[in-house]
Amino acid sequence: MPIPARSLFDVDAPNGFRYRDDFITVEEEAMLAGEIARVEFSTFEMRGVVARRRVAFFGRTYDRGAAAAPPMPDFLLWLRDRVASWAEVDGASMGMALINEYRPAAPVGWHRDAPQYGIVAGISLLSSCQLKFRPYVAPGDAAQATGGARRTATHTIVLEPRSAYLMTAESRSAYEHHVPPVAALRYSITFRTLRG
Ligand SMILES: O=C(O)CCC(=O)C(=O)O
Repeated sequence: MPIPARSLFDVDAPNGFRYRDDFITVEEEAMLAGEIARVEFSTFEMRGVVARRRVAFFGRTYDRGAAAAPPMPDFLLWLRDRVASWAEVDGASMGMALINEYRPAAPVGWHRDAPQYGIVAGISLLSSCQLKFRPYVAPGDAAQATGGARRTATHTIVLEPRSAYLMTAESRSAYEHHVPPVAALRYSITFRTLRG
């Protein structure tokens, strides 16, 4: 399917972040949502707190050294290859897939992705959300950097259903990101390249 070339220049985002609307069709979204409805999701702890979103890992889990995840299912392979082609990497190099299920009011807190992964690609299904960025500050330095004030987002991007993004370079390493509580059920399918 030809991928529309819209939008890259409309988005005010950190360097290395790329966004495309209509990355998949309505029919593809429905097919993926049907498959995801049969996926077994688990809860997930982020910094010791059980997250409100649920997750399903394939290929690798999020934690280095954790138990192996099931292989990537066939229904994700064409999507992995499409997003890998946009990122100009080999499909097989995207060895990890994570499907996030956000029920209404579920967020993902501020974080920078795990260091064992390189490029992060995400495809959004069913409803829109915001994706916020702020410069990354190491945990011990955060209070000192702001004098204790709460650090706010420097960039906010709306992720539409059926859109895709790539997080590379500074958007991946010099910023952290966060999805505020969503208004309606949303799935994101994320793929990551493996480092080393
Ligand atoms: O739902 C999204 O698009 C963001 C997901 C995310 O931040 C993550 O999987 O680490």
